[in-house]
Amino acid sequence: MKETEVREFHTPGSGIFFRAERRLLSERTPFQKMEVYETASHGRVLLLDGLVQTTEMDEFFYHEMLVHPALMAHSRPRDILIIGGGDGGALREVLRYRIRSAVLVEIDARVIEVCRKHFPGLSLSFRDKRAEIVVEDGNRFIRETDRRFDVILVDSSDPVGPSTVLHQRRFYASLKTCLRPGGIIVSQAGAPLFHLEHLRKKRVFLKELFTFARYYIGPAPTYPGGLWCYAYLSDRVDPMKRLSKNVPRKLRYYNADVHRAAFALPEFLKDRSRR
Ligand code: AG3
Repeated sequence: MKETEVREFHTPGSGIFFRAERRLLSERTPFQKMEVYETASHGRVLLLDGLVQTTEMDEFFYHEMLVHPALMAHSRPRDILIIGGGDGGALREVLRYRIRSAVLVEIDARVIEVCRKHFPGLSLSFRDKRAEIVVEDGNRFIRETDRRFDVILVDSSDPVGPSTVLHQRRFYASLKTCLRPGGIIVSQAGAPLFHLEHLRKKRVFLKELFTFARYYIGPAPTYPGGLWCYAYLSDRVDPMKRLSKNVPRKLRYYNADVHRAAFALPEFLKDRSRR
């Protein structure tokens, strides 16, 4: 194949493009369209339904910021649940801790298979003995399981396509029932610049469900707007108090100062209803 340009539109008139040297895969799974490209600038790039999910070059921003704030705030994380995250990046970060188990529930088996092959830097995590991979609808899993978790991470895609339900109130209400006392949930919450209305509405129901319901932010260079938002949810654990002293070694973005800074919200994202 000759060089092609891969694009994701963020608005009808803007977006991001990559010049791809090779298309490694393009197929329709039962759930979505999946593409993998090799680029000179960003390494391998994974798209689902035309939305950039991961690039080898900048995935660490997103995966570190999705995982470490919760794992560092929890005093003794043992059993972790990841909803989505079929590329293995979030799981890789979770396994840096001395946890007992990590269950990853991904709806699309093809995402797992393809990432095993094309994204070894993320998916080597699947081989860890503490990891259990379940191919199932995450929304269904949490309704049916009687397992309980210390930390739950929701590594979903945008609130369209198979991920839609993972952004709704009912989903968070049942997620909460899968938490142990003192547990923490973090979910990716989208692009502040493009999903602001959605974020505002979500904050209202999240605050009804959890004592601590706080957004935090971090860079995500190849996602829409470049700035990404995460929701931190817990009934007991304040994310600004008592961080664990043992930050995993060799991280590229996260550290304790970054943690505190991430919870400082810019004016346009601030919670106006706060007492
Ligand atoms: N998690 C968030 C992807 C959102 C990207 N959105 C977009 N490009 N419009 C993806 C999975 C990473 N493990």
